[in-house]
Parts: sequence; structure tokens; C-alpha cells
Amino acid sequence: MRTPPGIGDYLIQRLYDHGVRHVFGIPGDYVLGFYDLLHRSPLRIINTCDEQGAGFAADAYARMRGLGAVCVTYCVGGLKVANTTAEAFAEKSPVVVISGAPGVREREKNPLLHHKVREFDTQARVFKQLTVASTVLTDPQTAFQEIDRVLHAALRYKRPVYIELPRDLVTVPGMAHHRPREFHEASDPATLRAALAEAGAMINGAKQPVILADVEVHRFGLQDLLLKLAEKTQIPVAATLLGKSVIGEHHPFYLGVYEGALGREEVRRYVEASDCVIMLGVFMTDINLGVFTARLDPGRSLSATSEKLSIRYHNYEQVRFKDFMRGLLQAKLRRRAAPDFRNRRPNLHSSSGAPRKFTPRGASRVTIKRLFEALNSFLTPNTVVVADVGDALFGAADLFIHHRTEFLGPAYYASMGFAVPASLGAQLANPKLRPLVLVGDGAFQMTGMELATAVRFHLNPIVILLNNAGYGTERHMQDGPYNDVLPWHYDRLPELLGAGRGFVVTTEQEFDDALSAAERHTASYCLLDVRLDPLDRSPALQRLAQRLAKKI
Ligand SMILES: Cc1ncc(C[n+]2csc(CCOP(=O)(O)OP(=O)(O)O)c2C)c(N)n1
Ligand SMILES: [Mg+2]
Repeated sequence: MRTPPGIGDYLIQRLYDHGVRHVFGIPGDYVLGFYDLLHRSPLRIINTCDEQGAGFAADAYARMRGLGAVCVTYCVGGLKVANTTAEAFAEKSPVVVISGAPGVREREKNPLLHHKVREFDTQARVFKQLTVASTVLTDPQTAFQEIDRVLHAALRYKRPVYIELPRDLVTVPGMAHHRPREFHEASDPATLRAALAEAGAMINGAKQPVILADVEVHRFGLQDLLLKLAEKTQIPVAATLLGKSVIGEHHPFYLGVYEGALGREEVRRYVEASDCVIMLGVFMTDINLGVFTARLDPGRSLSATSEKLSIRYHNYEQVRFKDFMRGLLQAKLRRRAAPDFRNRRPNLHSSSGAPRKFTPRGASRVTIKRLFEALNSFLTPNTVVVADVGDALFGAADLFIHHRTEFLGPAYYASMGFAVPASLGAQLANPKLRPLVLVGDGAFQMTGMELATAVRFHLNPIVILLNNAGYGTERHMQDGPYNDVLPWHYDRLPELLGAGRGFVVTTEQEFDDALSAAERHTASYCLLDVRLDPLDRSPALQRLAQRLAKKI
């Protein structure tokens, strides 16, 4: 009889089966045995400067590839990825958190082993709160099933999961003759039919229907379906900030980002005037809804997600999101007159619909508004834009990403420090893409040193550092010395890391030149330290402030 694989090997095999090729993390004695297995497996270990960097990288990897993994040691490493796991949970990203732990035999008599906080299960209890499923693999008889169960939950709910592996069980064989269970979930056919009938009648009866697409269309890989639905019916598509880039944004019927008063006025007007808003995979968060300035009437909308389907005021149970989307595509929906929104964006598109070229105004000081205009013409189909919190994210809302799924930003949980490490995960997930990182100086000081990891693994992000001498977003709410940060010599990072290129940018011409140089320098990362006026802000933030001011 063949011996069954060891528990660690089985976990690696299952990750591989689900498309994972890289595991991010930092080793420690409780996880060394598993690291040794990983090292000898087809999965590549990407060790970062800090666990938080590994967590954000794995999150971006999961958003791009459908599953990501971070592997850390007990508590000192594990608790450092609590925040990144929280972000993955809140924003629906399927990250597998693997933590080493003291061996089962070492736990007898409750000794005070290093890294232990309170009880042996303290870390597992923390992660129970932060994940959709978790397991501590203490029993070889059930370990394989547990791994299957937890990975299935990650894929089903697109949320993080936690697997704790006691160090004395890593190479212990699991149950013999185990076969990974296939999980099939189906919609209830009668309910699906009824839902589609009501949705079809509502859409066909509407004068100005509009699709609002969000994060779950990305996570469930339904972008093609969405595009087909829009092309078939010629119903225009708007995206939320979290769902940004769900379709190619130069498409004639792409409206733009809808985010209430935070978004562009023409998008807001169109969506809010619609008598049928078809919300697909929409997450009703405050940022998605323009800090609740959005006016979406449930009586004029239908909303489908993996958790809930409602059409006007009716809820339908047991209808899978995918089935509903597929059903809509097959339904008899009226074809509308073709919309074309490109000519409404004269500063972005020429009359032929092609993206406009940016012409720098020589020695004028670069502003956030102009910076984003320049980036609009700099983006290529091979760019993945990764934005951090702050004006990097607000300003990015107005970028027009060429191809779908090429925008990543923590647009709900909003933890600073996401972008630089996330760019590593994004590029490893899809090496054809070059990341363009938009990050504030404050956020950069949290995790920017992960550029060292970029150097080690030959990645080449272009980092646009929006240097406004501190926490600009906070300054607009309440200012004080606590919003200042030390002005680093960011452009000299290449000296410290022994690789990369740094630029100081003050004028439009310098920005344009530095972008061209960065485009040519593909051997390593480039960092553009863009010195902004500390009180400058993006049009998006400005719009919000104006709208809120009108209300007061
Ligand atoms: C980890 C974390 N700490 C604190 C905050 C609160 N916060 C939101 S925006 C912001 C300032 C961001 O500064 P910076 O990265 O320089 O971007 P800017 O606002 O200047 O564009 C802070 C501190 C946060 N979102 N995340
Ligand atoms: Mg700043």
C-alpha cells in the first residue's frame, strides 16, 4: 500500500492545484519544517522585509489570480498579518494564511514556549474573527478534509482562511486513500427562473437602464460575461471605486466611476437619473457610495451578489451570482441605441475616441490634477495600477485604465501601506504587467522598504510618490503636527538598496521626463518623488468637499 502524503505536502499540492505558484512570508522556528517542504516544492517562497508586506502582497496576488498564500511563524509573524487579513476579509480577497505553531506534543502541561501570548490557541482565536474559515491541524485523521474544507471556503466566499500547522505534524502522513472532495452548489431552478423573469421585465420596461459593476464581478471572474451582457444590450456600464477596471475603460459605453458626490458629476447624474440600476456584485460601502452621498433608490434597482439577490423590494434565496449573470445574458433583453460617452471626456479623448496625449507645461509646478492627467496618457495595456490610501486612491478614480482587472486599491478597509507590497504580488501573479504604484509619502514610510523585495526578485514597479509632506487627507479634516512626517531623501533609495532609479520631480516637464526615463528603465524599480504643495488635492477630493459644503 502506498503511504499517503504528509500533511504539509498535501497542503502544498492543493495550493498548487488551485493555481498558487508563490507563497509570501518570513520563516521562524515554528514553521521551518514547512518552509523546507515549500523550498523543495514547485511553489516559490517570496520572503519580504516584514510580514505585513507579505500579507499585502498575497492579497494582491489573490485578487489577480484567484487565490494567494502567506506563510508565517507563530504569533510574532501571525499577528503581524492580522491587519492585512482583515483587509482581505473586508474587501473579499481569498488569501490562505498558513502559520506554523508549537507541536501538539510540546503543548502538554502548558509550558511557556517563546512567542506564546496567553494560551496556545490565542492566535487561532484571533484569526477566527478575521477569516471565513479556519483550522488547527492537530489530527492527522482529519487534516486533509480540513484543508479541503477551508480552501473551498476561501474560493466560495472569496475571503481569507487560516490554517495552523503544528510543527510536529508537518511530515506526518494524513488519511490513506483521501480524494479531494468536489463541491457543487446549484441554484434552485424555479427561483432562478422567477428572478430572471422579474429582472428581465424590469430592465426591458426601463427608459434608461445602467449597469453598476463592482468587486464581485472581478472576484468571480465574470468580466467577460459582463462585457457580453453590455455589448448585447448596449446598456452603459459604470464601476464603483472598489470595482474599478472591471471592463476596459476606453470602451465607448463605459461611463466612469460612480461614487455619489465623490465621482464625476456626469456619471452621478446618469446613474441617479436611471429608472433601473442593475447592480452586479456591488458592495454598499461608504467609500463606494461616495461617503454616503450616493442616491440609489432600491425601488429602481436590482442587486445581485454572491450573498444576496434582490429585485426592487423582493429578495430571492438560493440563486448563485454566476447563474444569475449567465441567465441575464441568455434572457431576452431589449437592445438599446448604442451609447458613446467618450466625447464627453474632451480632456481624455480626442474626437476620434483615442486617448489624448499629455503636453507638459514646462516649468509649471506639478499639481495632483495635472499629475493624473499625465498618467492617463502614460498608461498602457500592460500597466497594473496599484493605489494606496489617501489622494493616491481618490485621484486614481479618474484614471482610465486600458484593460480590465488592472486596478488594485484598498478602497474599503483602507489600510495605508498596501500599494508597494501589493505591487510585488500583482507582478508575480501576472509577470506581463508592470505595476504603477501611486502612494502617499505617509503610506510609503510604512511599507515602502519592500522595494528591497522587488530588487531581490527582479520586479520593476514604477512608484509615484505623492509627496505632500505628511498626511494630506487628514490635514483637510483636522491639522496638527501629528500630520507631519520626516522628509526622507526618497530619491536616494537606490543608493541604499544598490539598485533602482530615483527622481525628484517639481515641475510638469520634470514629471514628463522622469516618466519617460522610468518607461525606459525596465531593469529595476523607479521611484519618482513628486513634490506637491502640501494643501493640493485631487479633483475628486475637491468635489466631495464642495458637495458637502453645499449641504451644510
Ligand atoms: C494603517 C493606517 N493608519 C492610519 C490611517 C488613517 N489615515 C487615512 S489617510 C491618512 C494619511 C495618508 O497620508 P499619505 O499616505 O501621505 O497620503 P495623503 O493623504 O497625503 O495623500 C491617514 C493617516 C489609515 N488609513 N491606515
Ligand atoms: Mg502625504
